[in-house]
Amino acid sequence: HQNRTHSIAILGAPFSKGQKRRGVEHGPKAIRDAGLVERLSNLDYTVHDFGDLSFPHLEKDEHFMHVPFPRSVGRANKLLSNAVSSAVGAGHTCVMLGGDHSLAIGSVEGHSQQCPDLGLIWVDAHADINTPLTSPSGNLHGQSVAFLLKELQDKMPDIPGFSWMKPFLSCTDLVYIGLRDVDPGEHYILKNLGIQYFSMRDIDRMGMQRVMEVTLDHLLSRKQRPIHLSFDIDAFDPSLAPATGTPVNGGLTYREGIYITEEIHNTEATAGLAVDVIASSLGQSREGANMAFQEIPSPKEDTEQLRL
Ligand code: B3U
Ligand code: MN
Ligand code: MN
Repeated sequence: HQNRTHSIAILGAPFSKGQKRRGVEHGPKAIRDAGLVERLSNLDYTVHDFGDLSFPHLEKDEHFMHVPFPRSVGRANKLLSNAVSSAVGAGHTCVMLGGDHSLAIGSVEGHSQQCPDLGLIWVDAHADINTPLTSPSGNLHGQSVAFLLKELQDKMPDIPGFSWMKPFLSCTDLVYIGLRDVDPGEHYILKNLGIQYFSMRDIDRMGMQRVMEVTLDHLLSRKQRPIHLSFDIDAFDPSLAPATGTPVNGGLTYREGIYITEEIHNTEATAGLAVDVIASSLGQSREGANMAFQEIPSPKEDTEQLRL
């Protein structure tokens, strides 16, 4: 049975300077407008919507190497980390709505402040594990994981805006699902550090059921621990989620994506699609739920009270 005792905090992070295009800062509003709060409330959670964070605009934020907006991204993630940490510290399960994927730095960091032993599942077309020295684009949304990993600490230069944080995750605490656009430097890092990942090719060969078995076994077989799910909507096939900055063909089907999140829930963790992903990771199951029923309603008795 699902755990209905805890509450959910929703945090919006309308931020897009982890890459060069604007637009993704409208994500939190789009996901709310698609009905997130209602869907989660229908699952019987207490939902606290903390609204959107507001990020300062920095007048002077020059490139670092070829990395754009380093101080803005660093500052936004510091703010976000504090907000996530307070929400988790107050006992909520935190749902952070981006925004671009550079925000995962602060989101995972804030979560780890309260849960130092967390495991991370990164669902994405991309590995987001470039360092500034391997990144072809310079964009920080393609480097989030590199900021988190202790094993890459001495490969990361001192990027302005990020002196507040230290890497805290080991590469064995991380599993990728859905990869299909990995840069050469990233591929080298994945192989060199022995990071567990399932590319779309692996999913084609193994099936998502087996992928999730191995993923959860990798993260949970030694110890029970909280899972942080970082879900980049571009993991889905562009036919389902066309409104992403960097669509890559051959992505997850709806069924595969929802299966991932259903399986994560079973271990206790484009706007309408994002709501489905979030709702199923918090317990909405395609099989259906039976919480309103103690028995099969019988026509003989007064069924009025059972009618929904
Ligand atoms: N790997 C490339 C492209 C990219 C990463 N994340 C997204 N795109 N969304 C990079 O820029 O690092
Ligand atoms: Mn990403
Ligand atoms: Mn991506």
